[in-house]
Amino acid sequence: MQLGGELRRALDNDELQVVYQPILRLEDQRVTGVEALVRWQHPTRGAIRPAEFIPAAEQTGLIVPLGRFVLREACRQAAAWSAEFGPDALPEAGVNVSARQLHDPDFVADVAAALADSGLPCERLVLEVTESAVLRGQQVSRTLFELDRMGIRLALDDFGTGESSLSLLRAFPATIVKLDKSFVDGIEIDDGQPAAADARRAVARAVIQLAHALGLATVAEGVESPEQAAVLRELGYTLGQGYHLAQPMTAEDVSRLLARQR
Ligand code: G
Ligand code: G
Ligand code: MN
Ligand code: NA
Repeated sequence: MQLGGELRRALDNDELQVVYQPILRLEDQRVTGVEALVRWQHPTRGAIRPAEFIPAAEQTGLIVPLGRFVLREACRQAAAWSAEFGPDALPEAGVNVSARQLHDPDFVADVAAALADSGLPCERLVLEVTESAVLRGQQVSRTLFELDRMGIRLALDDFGTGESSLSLLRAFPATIVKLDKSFVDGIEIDDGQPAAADARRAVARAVIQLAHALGLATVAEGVESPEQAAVLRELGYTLGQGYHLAQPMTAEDVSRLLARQR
């Protein structure tokens, strides 16, 4: 597939859309934030999944303009929600950032411009980065510290799947860790064998203890059932994201959710 060339055109032709997956408080299902997720509606092929085109965008460098588009759109939308529902209705708007973007010398300026143009306060923006992206050396590290100094919050995404989670957490200015879905899968299984259940919960338990010790907030990802949500609450997780809690949805659908919890 010649996705690279097609993506360029997609960016120019408004074929990309941003959807938002709510992040909910497990206790009362209140929406406390969203994660922006890009979607591509191709004119002939229909919907193309990010898992297919994000890697192509990273290889071609198109992730830089694509990421800028998502960032600007998410900031604009979050500021609009704040104006409509009040500044406390939706504390955080998360945007995924690829390693390639962190290497772009204009990245910090792009983020600053997206915030200034939208009027979104910097502490409302959460940039989600993976451990492997963070491990890309000095330049990336400088960028992350600069973003932190600006008051933007950083989340370590897919936490636990990378190579050096523990040392990274201290060295990197994260304020949020997002427990990877793979550690939520199976967490609810009760087969009458306490030792086995304990083992399935071990990573989720270790991550929340570490987060508490370091003063970090947590979000459990990939919550697909009420049983999983219950176990996560027992372990001390307060926030969750996943199909059981809310699917990725259009901005209009998020507005409807926010209107209902006003
Ligand atoms: O939404 P979905 O589960 O299909 O996303 C698949 C992957 O694409 C996820 O890892 C997600 O983080 C990534 N992704 C979705 N939107 C963006 C985006 O705007 N920028 C980047 N860099 N990755 C994204
Ligand atoms: O890599 P990242 O954590 O950003 O990926 C987020 C992706 O996970 C989104 O593309 C979203 O569509 C997907 N996702 C969100 N909730 C669930 C879930 O409960 N189950 C599964 N399988 N995927 C989910
Ligand atoms: Mn993410
Ligand atoms: Na994630």
